[in-house]
Amino acid sequence: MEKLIIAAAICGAEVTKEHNPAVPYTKEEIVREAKSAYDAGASVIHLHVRQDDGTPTQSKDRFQEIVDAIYKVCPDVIIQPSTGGAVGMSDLERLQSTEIVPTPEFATLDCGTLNFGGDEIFINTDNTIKNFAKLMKERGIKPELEVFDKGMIDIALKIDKKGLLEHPLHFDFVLGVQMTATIRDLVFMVGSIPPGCTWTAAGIGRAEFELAAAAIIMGGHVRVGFEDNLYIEKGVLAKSNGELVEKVVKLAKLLGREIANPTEAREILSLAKK
Ligand code: KMH
Ligand code: ZN
Repeated sequence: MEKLIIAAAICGAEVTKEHNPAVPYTKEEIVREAKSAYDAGASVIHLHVRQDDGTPTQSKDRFQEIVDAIYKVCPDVIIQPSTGGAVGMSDLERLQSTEIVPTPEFATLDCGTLNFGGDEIFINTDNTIKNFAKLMKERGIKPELEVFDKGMIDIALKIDKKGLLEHPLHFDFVLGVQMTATIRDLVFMVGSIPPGCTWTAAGIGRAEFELAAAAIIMGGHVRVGFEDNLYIEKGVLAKSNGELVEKVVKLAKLLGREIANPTEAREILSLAKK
């Protein structure tokens, strides 16, 4: 089986230090978390950034200084900036993370609108998705297609039909926000994408490691990290993103799957480092 790519969603935009004191806000804290995940075996860092007080931001300058600082300690890691940002941000605000230098090789593309808890709605209209896809194609950025339910796979495939996506497509199944996160759900999602695509599973909350184990067995890839889950086991907060990644590495070892380094991950994902 293909080697396993582990992506670490180290920061997110919604979780806070009140949820887990290890959630990073400052440049130093975000770099510390990226390095802990990389040292543990993550080849991809899914990146959100914050102001020092924890407020999520898509500021180009903030992304630039933090990406530069991560490359200093993890020179070959794949950095995947978020273009989702936080609920309520405008499209232009969100796209700033793609304007850094060098242009990112990878970035998220959220493929639909969803309920985000309480009164929060994460808005991605058809035009937003098309515009983001077009711009990423022009800039040579590979999109990771963030799909939170099956309808979003269909939206992504509709956009693909318009010629706005390069192949092979890569999907991230984020399960446990809008859709439940059972093995049955994951099998359904995997069966709903065309042959030849690659995919990652990101289980939210307690589903994180169940879906990780299933993805390891099914030949997919795995995302873990504070953005998705704050606990290493029931009732025990994770001390770092590295600790969450280590647990996936242990699972992969038990299940006989080798871990991809960043060079191997680039090959699997058809990325070209700039
Ligand atoms: N924070 C969410 C509103 C992404 O990174 O592209 C959006 C999100 C998805 O996290
Ligand atoms: Zn994200």
